[in-house]
Amino acid sequence: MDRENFFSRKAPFLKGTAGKGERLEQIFAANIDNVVIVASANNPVFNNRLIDRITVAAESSHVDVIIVINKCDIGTAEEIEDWKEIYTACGYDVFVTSVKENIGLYQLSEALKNSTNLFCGMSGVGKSSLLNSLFPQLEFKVGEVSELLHKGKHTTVSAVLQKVDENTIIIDSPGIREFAPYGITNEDLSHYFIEFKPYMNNCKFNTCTHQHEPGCAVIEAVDNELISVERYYSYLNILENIEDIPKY
Ligand SMILES: Nc1nc2c(ncn2[C@@H]2O[C@H](COP(=O)(O)OP(=O)(O)O)[C@@H](O)[C@H]2O)c(=O)[nH]1
Ligand SMILES: [Mg+2]
Ligand SMILES: [Zn+2]
Repeated sequence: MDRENFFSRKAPFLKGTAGKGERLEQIFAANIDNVVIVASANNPVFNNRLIDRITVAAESSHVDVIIVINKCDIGTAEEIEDWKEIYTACGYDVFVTSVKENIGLYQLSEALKNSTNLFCGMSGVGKSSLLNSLFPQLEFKVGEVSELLHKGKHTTVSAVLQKVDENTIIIDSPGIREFAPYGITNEDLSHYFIEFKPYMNNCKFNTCTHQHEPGCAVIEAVDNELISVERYYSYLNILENIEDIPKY
């Protein structure tokens, strides 16, 4: 079918080729409505840098983002609440769930209805468990966290698409270890941090990369706690690792 959109990342380096050659684009899925980013409140530890890398790729692909903080039964309530607030303030829908204690599952399933949903996140955060509880007709394989993290191989090797009703599609993807958005330049990156938008136009220089430039309205907004400092650090972290894309 024609691709209306697609979600991709930079292909990870193959064994022994780190630093050599260009990293190609690896496409996860096409024609999707939502990227559902699943993180766990604990075990594995909550990883906001990874979430932010995935939101950047989703924004650049014009795909909606849903954030799930799973395993709330083993997380710290205040921390979960803080993260929920940060992402809600950005404009994202955030669901706090526990498969174990049946929390937030119904609300999440409602948000997935009549859409094509790509689930992604680290191994062990509970993607397959969530999907199996949300849609009892699914039977994704569930792994132990220690096994998933130390085996060197993931239980899911490629993305698996399942239709759960006439208009609802679920795609479970292999656990992500590293995620670098593809094809994003230094100048573009801040456009994909959607909560920076109201401030960006007020920067003194229109080429501002919001790092150290004088008169930067983004930095001012961070100082005034209008933009989350954690999101800003993620921005800097991604910016630091963008390889120069040759200009043709
Ligand atoms: N405490 C707790 N453990 C969970 C929860 N959801 C999943 N798990 C456990 O986390 C481990 C990894 O789950 P799995 O669904 O395979 O994660 P995936 O790699 O993201 O698909 C399994 O041992 C699950 O039983 C939850 O809400 N709370
Ligand atoms: Mg899985
Ligand atoms: Zn700026």
